[in-house]
Amino acid sequence: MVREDQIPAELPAAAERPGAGHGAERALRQPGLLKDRAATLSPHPEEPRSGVSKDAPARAGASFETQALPAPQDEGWRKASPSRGEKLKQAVVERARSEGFVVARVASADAIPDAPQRLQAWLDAGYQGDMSWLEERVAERADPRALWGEVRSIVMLGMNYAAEGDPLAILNEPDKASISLYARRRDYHDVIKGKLKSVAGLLAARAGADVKVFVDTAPVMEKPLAEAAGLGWQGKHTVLVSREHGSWLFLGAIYTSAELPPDVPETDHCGSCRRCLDICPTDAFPAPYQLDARRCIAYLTIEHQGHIDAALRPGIGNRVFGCDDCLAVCPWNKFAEAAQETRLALRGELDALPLAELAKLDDPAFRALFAGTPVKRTGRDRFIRNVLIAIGNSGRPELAESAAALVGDASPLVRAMAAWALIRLEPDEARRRAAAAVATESDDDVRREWLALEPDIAA
Ligand code: B12
Ligand code: SF4
Ligand code: SF4
Repeated sequence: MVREDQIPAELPAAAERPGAGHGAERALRQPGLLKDRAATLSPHPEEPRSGVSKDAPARAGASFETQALPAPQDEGWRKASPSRGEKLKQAVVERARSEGFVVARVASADAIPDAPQRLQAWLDAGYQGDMSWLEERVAERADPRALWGEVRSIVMLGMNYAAEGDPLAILNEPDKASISLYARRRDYHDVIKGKLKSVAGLLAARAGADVKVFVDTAPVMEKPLAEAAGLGWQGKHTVLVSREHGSWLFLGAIYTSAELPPDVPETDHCGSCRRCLDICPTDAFPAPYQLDARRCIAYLTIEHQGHIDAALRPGIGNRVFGCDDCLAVCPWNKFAEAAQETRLALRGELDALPLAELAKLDDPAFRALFAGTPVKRTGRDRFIRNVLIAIGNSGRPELAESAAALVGDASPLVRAMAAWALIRLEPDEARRRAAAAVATESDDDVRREWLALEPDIAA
């Protein structure tokens, strides 16, 4: 999800690229992967005012957008031949489809004029928590032209990761672990980056243009750019929602010096719906369209490196890595089809893992179990911190043993949550252990967990 630390992958200009040419052209003639789903579109269940049928003619045809282009919109576009630009875009779209993207559309480099002010307001409110990397290179993040002066057009692409079944069903099994849908599979960064390079390679070869590809790897605001390109709109949960594919889309971006005709931006179709806001277990939305990441379970369980605030722990439930609640309840998901991309196939062995088994993982076992998935990024200690919070929330006294086994763990993050979970599940047993634990504990945060139960033993 968040891989700011990586170096952006870049492709050199066409002339320098080996292997571009006829081989690349052949891939464009592969058959399409997507069915025509225009007939399945119907008015939004929650919001007749903003129903799909009203707008459907603009989207008629295959769900993969290849419709005729709007009239030229700026001087830059006028410089290029419309037919050449359209053909180039068509080729890019077809290559994207053959690489498994369900949508690829174009925004101009100046398409998100509100972004600087909105990003700054979000940062000023402190919503980024300890993701301090979001405070760096703010100008480049909010304006693509500040990141790369030569960028003229941005191709935004979406890859579907929807699954069959109800992703929230696991929340009814409190002794099992809920791992977010995006993370129970190969890391999408690894999969998408290669595919973006393939699409960008074609663009570079055909246009003689420079390209840069991004998937969470640089200061790029992917959601506003995707909205500007018309892939969807930022819903009240702030994630991009597509009328065709719902909320389960990974995003990727190709910046290019080529001038491509821009697509029409998408408009907001949330209407009066507020399902995503109401379901949030930790009340992370101070207002519609604004997320306080410090309260979001995705941030707490994946990004946050320290102890998790005691007041937020109960809301985490059994979500040990990420959270899908606000995405899963969106009514626009009813149009989504299960993902087809085999390289992103769900790993069945990561479904409904027993918390008791996860609590036993040492570092090598953690790495082995989650190799190649996004989960490995947290490292064993933070992951076990999350597992212990889930154990503490389980209401299952038989899991107290798993917590007790970790009160002496080498990691203070783990010791603290082992104490918390034990106190929740077996307070009498915790009381018996508290004095000895406090006497030998060197970490103030861990001591605080024990002292919450027995303040008198502080002396
Ligand atoms: C930082 C980050 C996080 C943070 C912060 C999330 C956030 N909402 O910003 C945390 C760790 C919490 C997070 C969680 C998740 N993430 Co994340 N994350 C990112 C990252 C790296 C940057 C996002 C960013 O710039 N945030 C900063 C804020 C300022 O941006 P913003 O949300 O767009 O804020 C806008 C609104 O506030 C809006 N706004 C303000 N006021 C108003 C008023 C109105 C009326 C309107 C219309 C708008 C509006 O303006 C702001 C600027 O556009 C992107 C990748 C990327 N480089 O873009 C992935 C990304 C957004 N994450 C993604 C995913 C999948 C997730 C999770 C679903 C993972 C999970 N299951 O656990 C959750 C979703 C939680 C949620 N509800 O957002 C995907 C989303 C794909 C999509 N379809 O949109 C992305 C795009 C990664 C990718 N390449 O696919 N993520
Ligand atoms: S991902 Fe979960 S915790 Fe985060 S905003 Fe959505 S529902 Fe709330
Ligand atoms: S669930 Fe949220 S994002 Fe989806 S339509 Fe309702 S308000 Fe919009």
